[in-house]
Amino acid sequence: MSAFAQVAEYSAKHPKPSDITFEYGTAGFRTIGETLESTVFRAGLLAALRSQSKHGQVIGVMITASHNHERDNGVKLVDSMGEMLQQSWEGYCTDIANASSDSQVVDILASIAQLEGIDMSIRPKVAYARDTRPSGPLLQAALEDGLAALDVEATNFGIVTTPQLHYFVRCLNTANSPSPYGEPTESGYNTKYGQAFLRLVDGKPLPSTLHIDAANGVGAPQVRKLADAIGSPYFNIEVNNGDTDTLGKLNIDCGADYVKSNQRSPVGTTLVPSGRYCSFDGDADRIVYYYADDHGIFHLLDGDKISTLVATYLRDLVAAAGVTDLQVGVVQTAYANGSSTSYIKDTLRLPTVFAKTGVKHLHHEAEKMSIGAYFEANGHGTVLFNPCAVEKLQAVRPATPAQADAINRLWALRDLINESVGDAMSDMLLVETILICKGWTLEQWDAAYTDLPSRLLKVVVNDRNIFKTTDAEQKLTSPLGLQGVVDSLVAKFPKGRSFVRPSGTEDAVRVYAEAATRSDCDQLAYAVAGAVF
Ligand code: 16G
Ligand code: ZN
Repeated sequence: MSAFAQVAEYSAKHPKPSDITFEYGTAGFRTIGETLESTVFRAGLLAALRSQSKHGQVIGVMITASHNHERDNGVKLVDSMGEMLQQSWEGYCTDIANASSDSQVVDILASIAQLEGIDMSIRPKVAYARDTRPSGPLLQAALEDGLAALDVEATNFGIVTTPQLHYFVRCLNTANSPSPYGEPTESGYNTKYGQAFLRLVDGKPLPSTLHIDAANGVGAPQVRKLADAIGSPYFNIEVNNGDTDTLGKLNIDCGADYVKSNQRSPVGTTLVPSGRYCSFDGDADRIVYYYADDHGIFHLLDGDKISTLVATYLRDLVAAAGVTDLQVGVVQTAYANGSSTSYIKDTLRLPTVFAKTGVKHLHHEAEKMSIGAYFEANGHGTVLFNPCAVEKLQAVRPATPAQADAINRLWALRDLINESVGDAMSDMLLVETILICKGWTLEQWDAAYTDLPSRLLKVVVNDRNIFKTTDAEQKLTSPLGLQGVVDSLVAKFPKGRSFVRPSGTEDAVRVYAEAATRSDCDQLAYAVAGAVF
């Protein structure tokens, strides 16, 4: 009997809407939740094949639309080390999502199996989870049909954050290796990160309550469990926007994306000077911090501020550990504020490279560094320790207690960081650890450099596909001549910088601009947007 014998019958239960073309974008498929049944069913089929192509390793499937509207949903595949799906498979996802008949679904599966030389006798393994969206149960049922159609050994992790699923996948696939990543359960996650935090802060509690805006999403219940695992009095938090039961609240006027985009505090949160605040996004893979100064003015500590804080701390620890040939590097995108890039290069004297927007691009650049910190300005990022860096650290024989302490701290930091993907909860523990160790307030952290005024605009165009970029999306190669216009506009403004890129998640073009003053920045942004339109 063919391995695909049951696929057509199951597929018939989840017909593709004929009027929609799906695309596996920057972070998987994303659109109105109810329209995604066939896509999620088919993503299950592909996850099975991907698992077989990886000799039966576990592949993850996450149903979420992150910071997007509650009516939206999405699905993405998680590769065997917990990283984003290998790019060469994204095309397969798009192909199968757009197959117009059940028999074409089967044909596409057969052709992928042949192209990839897949051994169909291997039993596939898939781990899956979803966020709190109302369309989640419907899509989960479609996914389960896809997994059943290919007799997958499936594990349902329920309602967890996106980074938790990435963590579970990595744990499952390293369980029998010399360095298992951790226990693939919620309590295993909380214990691993909570214990590493307690080791690093040496018994010191948070300086004051941390107010967490959880975007009314899955981060709310999960961060409460993490805080319980760490225990009182070490981790005193208050969760705001933690209502996952009332329809219509997810990501509305709250969450990391709202706070970063609008440069203001979320609904229901009145900032008190000296208060400490952070926001997660709807699936808790992004985090930004903020505070009000003594005059009540809002200040944002975004992904750039997090990456500079983390890179400084790592750089100093590596120096204290006495490992001379170990370099800490930083990966940013074109959205990084120019002040942060200058600070990393000129003050920290660390190498920095630019990658295209989207976690997978930054992740790959960071993998090339000994210790690579990558963050998007929107608060999505993590730190990677290259295997060579790990070997170098293992080889050190500390000559002084200070050196031994620095090395112990680096190991504990590695345990504190979710290396599979950017993770709001793990990043929050990392920031809190550094602030406690330095004895810093949010204001002191913020003092490292001052952001240049910046503006991000969305321009709806007839066809975003004519916009092509190069140099990590900093320059346009098409439409012909437009980059010259952007350059001439930028040249008019001191410290001006601007770029245009097609969105990877929406049918629109993004225009970013920064300049020395708010008024120059806005003039530049609107002038460039006018040239694009
Ligand atoms: C996705 C990306 C995010 C990126 C954003 C850009 C992941 C997991 N998520 O949400 O990192 O910043 O897309 O969106 O990679 P845009 O292309 O619409 O500007
Ligand atoms: Zn997200």
